Amino acid sequence: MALTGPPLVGPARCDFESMSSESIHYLTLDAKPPKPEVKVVVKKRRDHGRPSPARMNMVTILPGSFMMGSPKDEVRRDSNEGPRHKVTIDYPFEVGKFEVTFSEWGACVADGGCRGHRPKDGGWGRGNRPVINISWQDAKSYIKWIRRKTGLNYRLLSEAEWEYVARAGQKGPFSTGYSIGAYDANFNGEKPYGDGPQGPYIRQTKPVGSYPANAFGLHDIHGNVYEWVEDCWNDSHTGAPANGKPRLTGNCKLRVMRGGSWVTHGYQMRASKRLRYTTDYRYDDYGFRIARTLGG
Ligand SMILES: [Ca+2]
Repeated sequence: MALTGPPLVGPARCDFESMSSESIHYLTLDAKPPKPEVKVVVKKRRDHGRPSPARMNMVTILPGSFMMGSPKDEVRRDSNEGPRHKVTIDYPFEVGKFEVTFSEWGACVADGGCRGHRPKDGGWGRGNRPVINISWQDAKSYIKWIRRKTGLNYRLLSEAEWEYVARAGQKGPFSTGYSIGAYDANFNGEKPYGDGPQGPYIRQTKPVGSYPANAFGLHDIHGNVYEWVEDCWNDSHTGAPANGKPRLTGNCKLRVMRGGSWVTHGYQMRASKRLRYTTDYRYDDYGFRIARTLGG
């Protein structure tokens, strides 16, 4: 799987210069690399026998700082990606290793949650493909269900957290550096970015984890499906929190999505690229992933 641009680097952790990049990698991603999943104990309920999220794929993200937003000379930059500013996240948190799948969504619906919403799959299949046709309100209903189911404080990512884990310590617009190509992520591979190689446009989602993880251990942050985050829409980063928290002022009838999708061009997957839509709007490339503040 050819990566272009500068080589991947370990997560930016100014507190860890004395450690090798490999040890930082493992510390950041998982306690033990061969078994990255974190077991979650789920209380037995009357619905015994139904699918349940007894084993979540979550990745631990350590505190750190990064520059949020794009520099003014970034190709295809939008003005709403500025001003570029430093964000410091001083708490560890967990992020879903993958986008939430149809199987996971189905478990929620089967358990009486998720508003009973049974989204169409585009004819591509369900199972381990990312759930699509999900509005922000739908995503929040899943969060509500999984919190109740596990007793853990799952939530959506903030915009800042999303961008932090999308950059994964890398310089440039992507976790792959300054370019992204058809074999790095699921998007319109005929329209790569930078020096990324062209490839086929497959015109549908792919099962989560079909492409390499980034340096933080997360799959499909770029592409596959857009990912709703918590924040209300604002036309710029002026006044945005610098501590990783979601921005809950501004136009809260619109919420933010990040990351591009199976249908977008490469430039739309840039870590700084922002999209927004009304909270009830569903589309065939809208999905999400979950997060949780550790100790919260
Ligand atoms: Ca994605």
